[in-house]
Formats: sequence, C-alpha cells, structure tokens
Amino acid sequence: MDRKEFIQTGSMGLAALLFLGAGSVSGKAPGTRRRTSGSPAVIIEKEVVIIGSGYGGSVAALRLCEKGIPVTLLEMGLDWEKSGEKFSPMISPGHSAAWLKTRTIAPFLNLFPLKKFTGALDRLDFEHIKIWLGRGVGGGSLVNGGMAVTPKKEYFQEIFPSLDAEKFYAHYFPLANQELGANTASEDFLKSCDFYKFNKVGEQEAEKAGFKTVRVPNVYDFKYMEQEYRNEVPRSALAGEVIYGNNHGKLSLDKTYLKKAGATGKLEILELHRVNSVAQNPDKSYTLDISIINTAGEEVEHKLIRTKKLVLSAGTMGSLELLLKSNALTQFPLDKHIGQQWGNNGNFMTGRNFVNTFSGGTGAQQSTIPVGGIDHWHDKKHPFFVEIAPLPMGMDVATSLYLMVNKLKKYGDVSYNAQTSKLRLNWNESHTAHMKDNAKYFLRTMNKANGGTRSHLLFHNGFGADICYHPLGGIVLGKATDQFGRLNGHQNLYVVDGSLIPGTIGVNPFVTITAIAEYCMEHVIKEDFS
Ligand code: FAE
Repeated sequence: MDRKEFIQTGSMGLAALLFLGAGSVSGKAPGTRRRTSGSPAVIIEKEVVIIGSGYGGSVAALRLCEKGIPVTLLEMGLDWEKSGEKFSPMISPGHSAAWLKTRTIAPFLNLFPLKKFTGALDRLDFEHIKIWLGRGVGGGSLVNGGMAVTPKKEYFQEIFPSLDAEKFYAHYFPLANQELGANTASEDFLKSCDFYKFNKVGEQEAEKAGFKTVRVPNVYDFKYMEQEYRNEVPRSALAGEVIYGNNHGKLSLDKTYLKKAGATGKLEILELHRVNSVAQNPDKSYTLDISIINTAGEEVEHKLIRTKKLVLSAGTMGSLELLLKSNALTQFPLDKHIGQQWGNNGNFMTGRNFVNTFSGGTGAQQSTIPVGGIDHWHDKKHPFFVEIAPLPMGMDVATSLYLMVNKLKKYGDVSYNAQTSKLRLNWNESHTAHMKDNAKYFLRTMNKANGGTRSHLLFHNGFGADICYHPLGGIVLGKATDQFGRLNGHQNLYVVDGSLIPGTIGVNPFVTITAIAEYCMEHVIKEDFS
C-alpha cells in the first residue's frame, strides 16, 4: 500500500486547530458548517495529493503517475462511471442535472424541480454574474460542449509574453489536443445530417453578413456520432445530452487522461471528498481538512490528510476559494496577487429569433455538440469570437444561440468574506459594457443581412452579460506563482488549472488549460519530484 496511516499523539497540532477553526465558524457554506461526525482520530499520510479532477488535475495525475509517483486525487463530485448513475438529457433532467439544488440551473427555462443530488453541473450565483461549473470525476469535461479550440498565437503571446510561444505551438498544444482526443467532423456528414441545420443556417447567415466562419474541433467522437445518426449505437449528442453530462461519445477526462493515469496502478481517486481548507505545517507539508459527503451532500465522515506535495486543481473558483478561505481560517500564507486578474473570458450569451423562418428555421432536432464558430477577432473596433451554439429543445423555435468570447477591458478580482463564508467577486456591468456593444453590433449586422430579431425573451432582453462558462485567472502564472505554477511563498504547493490564465484567452479555454498544465508539470516533475 502506498499510504501510511498513524494515530496522532501528543498535542492536537495544526491540523486539529484547523478542524476547530473550520467547525467553529457558523454559516451556511458547506465547508464550514458544524461537524456531524466529530474529530478524526487519525491523520492519513499521502505522498502527493491533487485536489480536483478537471483538466489541470488530470494532466498532473497522468504525468506524476507515469513517473511512478503515487497520487491521491480528491474530488468533491461523484465518480459517475463507478456509480452506475446515468447522465440525463436536457429535456428530462434527473440526478446529474444540478449539484445539490432543488430546481434546474440551465442558462434559461428552469422549470424542472429536482431532488437534491450531487449532480454534474453547478452554478455559483454572484450579484452580476452566474458561473457554471462541472462537478465529478472529470470536472468541467463532464458537462462542457467539448469545443477544443487552440487560441490564436498572437493573442496567446499577448496574454503570456514570458512563455515560449514557439514551443507551445510546436509541442504543448499538439500534445494537449492529441491526449484530449480532439477531432473534426467530416464536411460530408455535417452537410447530410439534419441535426446540424442550426449550424448550417448559422454559418450561411454569418457569411451573408460578411463574417468569417471557422470549423471548430471537438472532443466528441464524430465517428461515434455518425454511428448514432445511423442508429447503430445508443444516441447521446443526438439525444439532447450535454450540460447534464453525456452517456456516450464524449471523450471526457475520465476516458482520456484519467484512464491512462489509472492504468499505471499509481492513481487513487477518492470521490465525494470535499476539501474544506488547507493548513501549512511547520515542516512545509500540508494538512487538508476533508468532508466525505453522501449524494445528498451531507457529511458522513470527517478526514484529515497530510501530504508533502499538494497540487491545487480545483478550477478557477474552487482553487481561489480554498486559498482565500484557508487564509481566513488558518492564516495560510498568501501574497497580494491571489484573487487578482480574474475574468469571464469575455463570455457573453446572445441569440436571434425568427431565423430562417420561411425556409424551415434552425431545425427541430439539434446535435448538442457545436462545430462552428465566427472569427471576428481581427476587427479593431469590435473584436470577438462566436460559438454557434445549439438549442436542443426538441422543437424548431427558429432561434440561433451564440456564445460570444470577447477581450477584457478591465479585470475583476476575487476576495473572501469571512462573515458570510463566501467568495466576493468584484465584477459588474462596467466590466461587460463593451461586450454588450459587440453583441449589439453582431446582432444588428446579422439581422440586417438576414432578417430576424434579437431574442428578447432569452437572457435579459436578449443580452446575457451575466452568463459565464469560462471563469479564468486569480492565481495567475508568473504573478501569484512562479513560471511553472509554484505558489509564491510555498515550496510544495503547485497550482494547475484555469486560475493560471489571466482572465481571457480569446477562445473556449480547456485546450489552453491542458497545454499549460502539461508545460507546468513537465518542469516541476523534473525539478521537484525526482
Ligand atoms: P475544472 O474542470 O472546473 O475542475 C475542477 C474540479 O475540482 C471539479 O471537478 C470540482 O468538483 C473539483 N473541486 C472544486 N473544489 C473542490 C474541493 N474543495 N474539494 C474537492 N474537489 C473540488 O477545472 N471549455 C472549452 O474549452 N470548450 C467548451 O466547449 C466548453 N463548454 C463549456 C460548457 C459548460 C456548460 C461549462 C460549465 C464549461 C464549459 N467550458 C468549455 C469550460 C471548461 O469546462 C472549463 O474551463 C474547464 O473545465 C476548467 O478546467 P479546470 O482544470 O480549471
């Protein structure tokens, strides 16, 4: 066995102090509510612990395990494959539809009541923005649309001037795309498949309006989708499955990086393990305060794990929360950069109604997997990238949906409110005003060329400034960490997730998160783990 357990003797130590600190805070935040299961008698020792099983955590797990290093991966969500639970389609939401909520949390039309369950999709609600996240073994890969977009080289260089862009485009991006299983749909299939009418119409109308369209790779296996279309295999993308998880077809991280890491025999995944806070010990090791929860979200056991090396990959919001909360509870050392340079990756949702109305709308049956984009990044006045998004509602509502990705004009920042035990996000309409201008310009240009109206009934009169799928930044590479993700002021703590990217990357971010994770892990394994 790789792990060593011992009974803690003598003084209660920092970990117990941490436990008392966490337990004594009253409030509703799950990590700080009063204990139900008492203080654990043992501290479990682990060599390397990773918190979070999204893109950063999965890359870290594979690269460490490959070197023969035993890794314990803590994930607050469910191991869906092991659980035997099924993911639910958008039109009949079930267990997977929401993380411990009693109503659905999709970007619109939340008419469905739910039984509280540790579902795959979560939403954090702040005053001016709602942030959607994936929960479970595989993190965001379980619920995302799978768009695998490599950013423009010039923009990558602008955002990360100190990284070697040549090396990234020759090595880390191709490696990330290969390991993730990025592939592109065949044009013949897209032409013949009526589930992609929404995309065909979207592209034709964009071109008519003078915009440039691009084909976008995805990690959904398009060969599988072709078989779905021919009814040879169970349907998933063609059966309305996506943001509550896909039962087939999608190469989520549990099927790629984590599967490979598991095959080494060095990976231990502990599901339903929610890390509440972290304390740094005098010997520079870390003690984690953990609640093991059941599928109703109740703590069933309380655990302390001590580790020499900690990889923090809880996603932008999860990693920020852990660091800032631990600092408030246990004086966990943090420098002034933590929480700075946060952004929504310029996310702005919008849509059009009466699209193609007299020639058959956008299609009653729609694949949930996007394949097309509009690249308008070169425009000095209105630069943006648009995902032509499906609206898989099972009926043709002649509506086009667009997720715009804009530049940022100013960063937000994140702090922790110890009174409410919640993150505080400094982000408001002043951060998104130029994105709204871009959306207006885009919709006007599209409607002028093609007819149609703004989707007044969707979002806020057609403008979804408060919808964010891509939170980034707050623990920025080279600012809050060194050039390889080592947290400032710490010797054994590595941050590897979306929080390393300063607020914007110009396209959907998981390929970049994966590539940066590959780069960081390559270096720190060589220097710190051998
Ligand atoms: P992430 O994947 O969020 O993983 C973090 C993991 O840590 C999660 O599994 C958490 O449950 C876990 N965790 C957090 N806190 C704790 C804790 N205290 N204790 C234990 N575990 C914890 O992080 N991006 C694209 O590039 N293309 C797309 O098409 C796309 N579509 C999206 C659609 C939706 C609906 C959503 C929500 C996101 C989408 N994204 C897309 C964004 C993408 O999924 C996201 O950027 C990445 O998943 C972030 O990766 P990280 O490794 O940072």
